[in-house]
This record gives sequence, C-alpha cells and structure tokens, in this order.
Amino acid sequence: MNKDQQFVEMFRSSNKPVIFTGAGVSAGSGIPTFRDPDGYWTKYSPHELANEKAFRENPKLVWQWYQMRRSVIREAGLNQAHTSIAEMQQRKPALKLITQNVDGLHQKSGVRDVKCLHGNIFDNHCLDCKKLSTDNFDTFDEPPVCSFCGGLIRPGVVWFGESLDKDIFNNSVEAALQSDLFIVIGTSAVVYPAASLVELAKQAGAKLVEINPEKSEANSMVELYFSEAAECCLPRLLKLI
Ligand code: BJW
Repeated sequence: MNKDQQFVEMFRSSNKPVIFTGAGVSAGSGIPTFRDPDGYWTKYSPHELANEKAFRENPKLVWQWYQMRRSVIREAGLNQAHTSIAEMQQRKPALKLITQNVDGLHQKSGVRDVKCLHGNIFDNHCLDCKKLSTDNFDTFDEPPVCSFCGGLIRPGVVWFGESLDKDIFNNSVEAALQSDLFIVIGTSAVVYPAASLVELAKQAGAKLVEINPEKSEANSMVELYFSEAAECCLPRLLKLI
C-alpha cells in the first residue's frame, strides 16, 4: 500500500480526526511563516515585536508591524490547503481543527468551530483593561487609545509569555486526547503549549500524520509523513478519500 492509500484508510476509519495547523498552511497564499529561511523571525526579532514588554516600550513599531502583516493577509486569498481541509470536514463532520494561525483563513474557508490557539490578528483589545474594540483602525499608523480606560489598543494575538485562552486550550486538549487520528500540517511544532497537543494525542493512542516539506519537531512521533507542501498534498488526498 502506498502512502496515499495508507492515509485514505486511516482517514476513512477514523471517528475522531483532528487537524493541527501552523503557518505553513498559509504559505501557499503568500503569507510568510515564522521560522523558514524567508520567515518573519529571520528578518525581525520576536523579542522586539511579539511580547508585551516590546509593545509597552515601542508601541508604534509593534503596531506598524501588525498593520503590515494585516495588509499582507488581507491581500492573500485562500489556497488549496485551506479549501481541502474545509472539504475534509464537510465529508467527515466529526473532524476538529486546531490552529496556531492568526490569519483567519481557516474560518474564511468555511471550517466550523476553529480553535485558534494564538488568537486573531484582526481583533483588537485594550492592553490594560482588556476590553475588545470593534472600531476600524485600518488606517492608523500608531496604536489607538482605549475609549474606556485610556490604555493602548493592541492586536488580539497571543504574544510570548502570555497564556492561551483557557477555554480554547482546554477544548483543544480534550480534542487531542479523544482523537484517533491527529494530522499535523505546516508547523515547526516548537512553540508550547501548542506543540504539547501532538504529544498528548500520541500518548492517548492517536495515529499521527505529518504534512510538511521539512520534518518538524513532531516528526519522530508520526506514523505517516508527507514531505510536501500542504497546498499540493491535501487536494490530492482529498480526491482519494
Ligand atoms: C510548510 C509549507 C507549506 C512551510 N506546506 N508546510 C515549554 C518549553 C519551552 C518554551 C516554553 C514552554 N512553555 C512555554 C514556553 C515559552 C514559549 C515558547 O514556546 N517558546 C519556544 C519558541 C521556545 N511559549 C509561550 O510563551 C506561550 N505562552 C505560554 O506558554 O504561556 C504560559 C506562560 C505564561 C507566563 C510566562 C511563561 C509562560 C505563548 C506562545 C505564543 C506564540 N505566539 C506566536 C506569535 C503570535 C502573534 C503573531 O502572529 O505575531 O505564534 S510565535 C509564532 O510561532 C506564532 C505561531 O503561531 C507560532 C508557531 O509557529 P508555526 O505556525 O509552527 O510556524 P513556523 O514558522 O515555526 O513553522 C512553519 C512550518 O511550516 C515549518 O515547519 C515549514 O517547514 C512548514 N512549511 N511551507 C506545509 N507550503
């Protein structure tokens, strides 16, 4: 049996499949990943841009970096990795999707109940009082001020050193523990606690599959590995299942 057939068998016989995604799923849309050679962290420092201290020290720089990334995402469309995952859930409604991505493209593709571990880049809330703001700040080149408390408005992503939303993380842990097939796509699996979900699924007895041109930190745990771009591999597998 070749690898495609093995996948088909695993997918068809699965009752509780989970897909766990990272930035590589959106690479085919032209959105840079973080740790690839052309990724954000090779050009910019996460210490200067992706933590609360950095934002308090240099709010304008951090805000402008997120405004730049928001415009990259707005211009990017869905790719075949996003649409294939949505179609897989149509075929198997029990499929759950956990993502580390903040770009909102899985939601746009029509996937139901996406568990976004690291937030959504298009949300805004106050750094101090945490109140959500629904105002449109698209044209702002520095962070607006909260109309309730005067604090700075920040993007709704999870920065380093911050806790993940408790309910979203707990629901994701539960999905990982209950899954019988756990498909890891386009993540380096180095950021915790997100990456611990792969270990939990493995310990709970799920079969693991990885789709990624490069082996991730999760690769030693997987039964089946496709060394391919997600936007190439997933549409082919979709046709077979
Ligand atoms: C393709 C492809 C194609 C390319 N097809 N594939 C335990 C051990 C060690 C450290 C820690 C630990 N627990 C906590 C930590 C600290 C820290 C952490 O994990 N650090 C490690 C990096 C060392 N974690 C945290 O701080 C987390 N919070 C936390 O733990 O809270 C508790 C706490 C509270 C108080 C004090 C201390 C702890 C929060 C983590 C938040 C991560 N945030 C970011 C930024 C989000 C905002 C933004 O977008 O700006 O989230 S970092 C960045 O990494 C982003 C991503 O979601 C995340 C994961 O990256 P991802 O998606 O895997 O991307 P890449 O680039 O790494 O990989 C892309 C992959 O795609 C590659 O493998 C390619 O090969 C592949 N690929 N093209 C398929 N076409």
